[in-house]
Amino acid sequence: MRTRLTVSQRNSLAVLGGMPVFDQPLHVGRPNIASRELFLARVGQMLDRRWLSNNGPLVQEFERRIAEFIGVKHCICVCNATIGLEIVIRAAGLKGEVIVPSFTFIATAHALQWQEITPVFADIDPATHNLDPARIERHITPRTTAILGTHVWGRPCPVESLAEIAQRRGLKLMFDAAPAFGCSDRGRMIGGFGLAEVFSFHATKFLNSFEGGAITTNNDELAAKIRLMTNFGFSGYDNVIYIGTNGKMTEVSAAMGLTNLEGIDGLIAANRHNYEAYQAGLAGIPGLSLVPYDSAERGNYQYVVVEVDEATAGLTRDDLIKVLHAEKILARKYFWPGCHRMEPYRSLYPYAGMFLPETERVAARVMILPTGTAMSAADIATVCDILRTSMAHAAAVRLALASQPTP
Ligand code: T4K
Repeated sequence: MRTRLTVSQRNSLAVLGGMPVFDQPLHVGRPNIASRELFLARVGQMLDRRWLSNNGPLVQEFERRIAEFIGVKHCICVCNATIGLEIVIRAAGLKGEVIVPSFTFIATAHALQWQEITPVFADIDPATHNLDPARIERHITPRTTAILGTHVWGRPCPVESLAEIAQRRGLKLMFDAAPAFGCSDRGRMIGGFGLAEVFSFHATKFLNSFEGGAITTNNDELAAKIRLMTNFGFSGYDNVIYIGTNGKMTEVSAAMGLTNLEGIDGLIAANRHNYEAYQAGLAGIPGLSLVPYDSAERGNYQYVVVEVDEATAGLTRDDLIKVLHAEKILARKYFWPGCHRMEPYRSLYPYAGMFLPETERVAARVMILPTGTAMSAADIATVCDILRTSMAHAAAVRLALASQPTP
């Protein structure tokens, strides 16, 4: 159980010499477990069956339920979204160059580079943090085979505009939907767009299967290929008809995934409730703006994303991260500094940043705050209070941080 100090118990922010407000860390990605009892019951049955992996009944049920939930023809569960992306990229025959955002988790770019396909980083729209269709075409060359967009924060990519460009320029289109399970675009669930989409059910995602992911597609031929590739290319016993890898989801993962899928409404309601609590708590703090979700769409509200405007706030995003970490509030800087500034891309494509001014600007301003079922309303109020107090003492905070030794 976490304990929180009251305002009267401490006379100052931790960066100014006070005690940290929390005695245990608050994490951004604390896993949700919709029902311990249902999960353990499934695990018990699984142990009785002695069927632990290789397309077991729980994985089959999870795939069926995901496909129904999204309204897509095929769902293939995988051991994680990174392997899922690698498989889809290979199954769809991508090669040469693929246009991707740099403002995404590193796995989007790695899944390409791992297969010696060049990720070509395109800039984002600062209003949506997603790929900006107006900045795609300048990157298309004779080697370009596809566009791979990410639905950043679960907010949909400009699917229609990207599809128009892809069709006109003869490119394939697919999506890294890792953060976007349960989200919709113009009323249609994410998972059915492009040639295929890939979700993550990593422990830190609002719907987790420990590790895991799912590939969804409406394309029969591609789905068949993906299934083969996920299981070494085996078609029945002793018959390998395709190159493949081991991308299989285990039964215990599917047990967790199914349990969380059954509880999805409660998980989303908790996230939405937290989001609204942050909205109220951060209102009026100068220089902070909460990234909005479109309430007309279905959303999972899994990320509480705050943009920091240094000129108004008097503190930078990095200052605020230090303030929060000192209080044991482990806010994160996703997706700083952008894939193009990480290896191997930084060395391979040293000038990529010239085309990514908005990526660099947004990556320097964005801060992710803890949410999920592990956060209470009182925790959120305290986080907001720390931010408000920091702004009120911006000059003292700047001074204290300036005198800290650089790590
Ligand atoms: N594409 C996109 C757009 C993605 O966002 C991701 C994953 C992928 C592809 C790849 O999906 P997978 O192959 O992972 O299925 C985390 C997650 O590891 C990663 O899955 C996620 N994106 C990314 C946005 O966040 P880190 O480096 O922040 O992880 P870590 O270990 O620092 O954990 C985050 C916080 O969660 C920490 O404060 C600790 C806490 N935590 C974590 C785990 C695993 C817990 O409290 N309990 C736990 O069990 O990447």
